[in-house]
Amino acid sequence: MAAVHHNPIIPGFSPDASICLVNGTFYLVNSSFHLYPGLPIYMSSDLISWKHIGNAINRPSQLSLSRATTFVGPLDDGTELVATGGLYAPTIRHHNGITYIICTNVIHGTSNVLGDERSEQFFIHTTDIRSGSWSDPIIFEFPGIDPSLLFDDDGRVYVQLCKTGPEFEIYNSEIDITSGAMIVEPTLIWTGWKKGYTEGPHIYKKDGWYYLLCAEGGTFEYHMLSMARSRNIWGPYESYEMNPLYTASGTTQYVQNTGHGDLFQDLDGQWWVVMIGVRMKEGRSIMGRETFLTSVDWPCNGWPTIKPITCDGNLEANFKPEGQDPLAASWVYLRDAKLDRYHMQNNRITLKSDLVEITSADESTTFVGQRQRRLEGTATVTVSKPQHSTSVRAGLALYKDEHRFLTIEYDFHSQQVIFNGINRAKLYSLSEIENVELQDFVSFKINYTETSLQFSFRVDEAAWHDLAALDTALLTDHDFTGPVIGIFAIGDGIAVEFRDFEVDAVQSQETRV
Ligand code: 6LW
Repeated sequence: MAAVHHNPIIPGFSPDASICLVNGTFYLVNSSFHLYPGLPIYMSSDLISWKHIGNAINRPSQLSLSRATTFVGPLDDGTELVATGGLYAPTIRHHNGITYIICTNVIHGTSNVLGDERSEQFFIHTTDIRSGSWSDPIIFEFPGIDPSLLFDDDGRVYVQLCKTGPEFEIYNSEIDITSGAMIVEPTLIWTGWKKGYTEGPHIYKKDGWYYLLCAEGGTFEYHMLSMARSRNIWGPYESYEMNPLYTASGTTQYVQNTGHGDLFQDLDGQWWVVMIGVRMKEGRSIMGRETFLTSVDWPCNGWPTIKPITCDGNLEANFKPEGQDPLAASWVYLRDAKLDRYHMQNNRITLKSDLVEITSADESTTFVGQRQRRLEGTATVTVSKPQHSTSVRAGLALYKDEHRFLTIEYDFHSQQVIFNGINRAKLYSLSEIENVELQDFVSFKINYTETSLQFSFRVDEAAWHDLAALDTALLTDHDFTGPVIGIFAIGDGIAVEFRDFEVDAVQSQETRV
C-alpha cells in the first residue's frame, strides 16, 4: 500500500493512538480524558483519508467521568504539569471476530494532589465495530496506566501495563479475556532503556520474538520510543542497542514530543507506526497532542527502523470534518453530561442552562462542542435573547479543561458582553467587559491562527466589534488535552437557543488575525 498520507492523520486533540485492521479496514482509537462520549473511533481504508465514525464509550451507563478532574501543579523537577483524569491511552485489537479496547479510567481523588488518583482498568468489546454497540466495561485490578493486549498463537491472552509510582515500569500478566480475571500475578518485565516514565507498552510477536515497544521520557520534550525483545514473553528482555527507536528530542523539527506509538501491518505486509506528536511553532503547540503516521522497515529477525515523520503544507487535507449534523460522532460534552439538557435540530441547538460553571472540576456544565481540527479558522454562533428569564449567561468557549479556557458570553441580566481568559497553570487571567443592549440576538466569533486569537461580537444587525486579542502561547502547557470549541449556557434552568454554530470555518483574507 503506497499511501501518501498527510500528517497529522487525526488533527486536533488525538493523543495515544492505537490501531488495528478489521476485514481490510483500519480502525484507530485515541484517549479522550474528560470528554463524553469517550474513546473516539476513526476509520480508513487506505491510511490516507480518515473519518470519525463513532465513540466506544457512548452510553452514560458504561462508566463515570465525574472524577476526570485536572491536576495543576509542579513536578519534582520544578516543571508545571497539567494532568487531566478520565480515559487514558487505549489499545485496540481484533481477534477471532471480536474487537477489544483495553483502557484506564484515571479517577482523581478529591484532594487534587497528584498521586491521590486511582486507576480503573477495563476492557470493552464488540463483534461489529461499525455498529458502535460496545459492551459494558469489564473491570480488572492493576495499579497503573496504558494497558495493552497480545493474543498469542497458543490461545493465551496477555496484558501489558505500566505500573506508575515513583518508577514507571512495564508489567505483564495473563488475563482471562471473558471475565477479566488475572490468571498470573502481574510480573515486572522491563524497566526501560532510559528508565524515566517507561510507559505505553505494546508487545508484538514476530519471527519467534516478543518485541516490546514503549514510550519513555515523559510525554513532552524528552518523549521517545524505545524497544526491547525476548524469545519468552516473561523475559528477560534485551534492550535494542540503537535505542531510542525514535525521538524528536534535541531536534528543531516542526513535529516535536514524538512517542507513545503502536505498530501495525497493512494488507501488503508493510509495517507502519502511529504515534503522538505536537506541531510546535515558536513554543506554541495549540492543538495539543495529535496522531501522526509513518512507515516502518522491519526486516526478518531484525529491529524496526521508523521513517522520519513528514508534515507537509497540505495539513488536514484528508480528514473529513462532520459539520453541523446533530447525529455526528464529533459532538463532545464534559464528564458525566446530562444529555436531556441538549436539543439539536438542523442548525439550531437549544441548551437548558444550569448553575454549574465552566470552572467546575467534576460536575458537567451545560456545554457542547467539537474538537478544533484546523490550525487556522473561525468559530461562530448566534444566540437568541430568551423570552422569559434574564438570569442566564450564554456564549462561545475555547476550552481545554476547568483551569484553562477562553470564553465570550452575554449576560442577559447585566446586559454585558464579557470575555474571560483563564490559565491557572500560568497564573493568567484577563477579563474584558462591555455594556451592550440588544433587541433580539448576539453573535460571537473566534478567529484563530497558530499564533493568535481574536474574540469578537455583534448585536442584532450591528457591525462586528473586537473585544479581546491574545497570543496562543497562553494555552500551551505541559498538558494532556487539546482544544474543544463549544457553546454553553449558565443560569437557572432557562432554555437558550443558539443557531449557526460553526467551528473551523476557513477564514477569509479580511478576517485573518
Ligand atoms: C499516557 C501516557 C502518555 O497514559 O501520556 O504520552 C499519558 N503518553 O502513556 C496520558 O495520555
